[in-house]
Amino acid sequence: MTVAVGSMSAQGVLDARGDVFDAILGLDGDLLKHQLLCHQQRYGNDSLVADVLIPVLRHVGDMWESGKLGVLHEHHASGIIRSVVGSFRRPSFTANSSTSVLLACPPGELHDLPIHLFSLMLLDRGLAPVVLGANTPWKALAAAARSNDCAVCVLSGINPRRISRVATVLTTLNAATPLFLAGPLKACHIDGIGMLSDDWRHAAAAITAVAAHGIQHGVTSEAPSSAG
Ligand code: B12
Repeated sequence: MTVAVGSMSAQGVLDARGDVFDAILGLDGDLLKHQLLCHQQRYGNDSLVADVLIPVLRHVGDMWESGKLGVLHEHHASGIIRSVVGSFRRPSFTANSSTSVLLACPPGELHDLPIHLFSLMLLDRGLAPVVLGANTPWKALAAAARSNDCAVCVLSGINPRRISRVATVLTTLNAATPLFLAGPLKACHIDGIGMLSDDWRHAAAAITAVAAHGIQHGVTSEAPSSAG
C-alpha cells in the first residue's frame, strides 16, 4: 500500500483547490497539468483525488450550471484531468496483487471521470483496477467480470432511474461478482447490492476490504459522516 505521501493543512487543501480552479478558469492546460503532477508527487493520489479534484469538479459544475463558466471550461478541464490521470496509471501488473476490480459506467452514462479517478486510489491499495469507462454495454460488463475473474465490480454514474429499470441484470451480475453502486446511482436501491460511500477514502477502503476478504454481498459502505 502506498496511500499516504504527505499530509496537508486545511488551508493547503483550499489553496490547492484554488490553484487548480484558477488554471481551469484561465484555460491554462500546461499549468493545470503541472499543478496536478506536483500535488500528486507531494501528497499522493488520495489527496489529489479526494481533497482536490472531486471538489473542484463539483465547483466547475456548479459554476457551469449558474452560467458563470462556459461548457468550454468544463470540457477543457475534463480532457486534461483525464489525460493526466491516464499518465499516472501504471500497468496493473506493477500492482502488488492480481486482484482485479472492474469499474464501469452503465449504458448511456458518459461521466466516467469518477471511475478513472477512483482507479488511482485503488492502484495505490495494491489492487488491479480494470476501467471499462463510459457507456459500457451490460453484456460487455458481464463478460469482463467473468474473463478478469474480478473480485468486485463498481458501477458509477448520475442516472439512477435508468439502471433501476434493469434491476434483474444487476442482481444477476451481483450473484457472480459483488457489485457496488457509486455516486448518484446509489439512489436506486436494489436488494443485496452494495452502495459506496461518498467519502472517497472510505469507499476505497471498503472496496479493498471486500477484495481482500472475498464475497460480501449486500455490503453498504456509507461513512459515519460524509466528507469530501
Ligand atoms: C465533467 C462533467 C461532464 C462531462 C463528463 C466527462 C467525463 N468523462 O466524466 C461531460 C461533458 C461528458 C458531461 C455530460 C453531461 N452532463 Co455533466 N457534468 C460534469 C461535471 C462538471 C463534473 C462531473 C464529475 O466528475 N464530478 C465529480 C463527482 C465525483 O462529484 P459529485 O457529482 O459531486 O459526486 C459526489 C458523490 O455523488 C460521489 N460520487 C460520485 N461519483 C462517484 C464515484 C465513486 C467511485 C465514488 C467513490 C463516489 C462518487 O462523490 C462526490 C462527493 O464526494 C458535473 C458537475 C458536478 N456537480 O459534479 C456535471 C453534471 C454531473 N452533468 C450534468 C448533466 C446534466 C450532463 C449532461 C446531461 C449535459 C447535456 N445536456 O448534455 C451530459 C450527460 C451525458 C450523459 N449521457 O451522461 C449535471 C447532472 C444533473 C443530474 N443530476 O441529472 C451536472 C451535475 C451538472 C449540473 N450542475 O447540471 N458532464
